[in-house]
Amino acid sequence: PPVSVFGVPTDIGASRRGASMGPEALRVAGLVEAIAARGVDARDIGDVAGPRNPVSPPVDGYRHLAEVTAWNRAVFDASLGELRAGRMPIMLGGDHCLAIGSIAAVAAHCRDNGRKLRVLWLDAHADFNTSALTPSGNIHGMPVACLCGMGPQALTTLGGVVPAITPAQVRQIGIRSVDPGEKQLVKEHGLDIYDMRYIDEVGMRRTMEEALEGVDADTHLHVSFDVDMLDPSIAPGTGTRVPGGVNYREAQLIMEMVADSGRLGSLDLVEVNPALDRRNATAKLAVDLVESLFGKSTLMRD
Ligand code: DIR
Ligand code: MN
Ligand code: MN
Ligand code: MN
Repeated sequence: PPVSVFGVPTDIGASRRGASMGPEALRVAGLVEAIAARGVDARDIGDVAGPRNPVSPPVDGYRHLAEVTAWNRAVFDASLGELRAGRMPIMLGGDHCLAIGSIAAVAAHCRDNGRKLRVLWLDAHADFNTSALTPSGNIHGMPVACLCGMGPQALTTLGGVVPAITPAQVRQIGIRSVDPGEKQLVKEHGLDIYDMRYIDEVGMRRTMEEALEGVDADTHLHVSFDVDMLDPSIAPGTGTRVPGGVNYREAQLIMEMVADSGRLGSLDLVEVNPALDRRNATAKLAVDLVESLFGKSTLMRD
């Protein structure tokens, strides 16, 4: 389908500033042109708007809840609008709290059209914290929990139906940093996590085969890509780096196998922080990976 790229220039869900510059960094790295070069009708529809970052401390376990809600409403509306127009939304973050809005929209669209939804969550973190468990109050550590119905009402009800998704629809890849309370919650809810040890032991090919199992012609595949999944040696431009991440070839294989599935329906590209980057290397790498996501490979394969 045709693609609509939109930017969400905010770092409202993080405590480190700078992810607000992510959309421009990705544009400067040539994201839209790279997708268009794959023969896809790709349009940049600009940025959505929202409140400034007040840089406040957490209140009742949430930092900037009102502002996070406002930004996510804007993301929800933009994403759903593109989906209803028959276009594939690509959201350029911004921090990962914005996936609450984008995935709530995709879930609503799938419900309306009787389609199944599978969410591939590519991240160093499980993002499954709640206000009671969070060590930081940062809502970018909570989007998966919010989408699964655990969180403040303003965020869990964004798409009308609660929960927006269930843990059974989610597969997480690249995980290597989970907080102690969060670990317990992940276990309780049976979240399907392919952590770095699993990837080390069985390899990325089998990991991806398992993560994509059951994705069929009726399935909408949403990829939520937090660039901190990547090893910090190749992706330094992000706010919460964790050593021991996914390497270049493994990341390419993830994207190539998603492309081969033919089921990609929407994408988040989040947590690119140019203030921490080396000459836009992280945005450029993200663009390389998106090319693979849209079918670029070294050789023709049938
Ligand atoms: C940590 C960090 N688990 C938190 N989370 C991050 O603050 O909740 N998520 N960085 O992307
Ligand atoms: Mn994340
Ligand atoms: Mn992360
Ligand atoms: Mn994050």
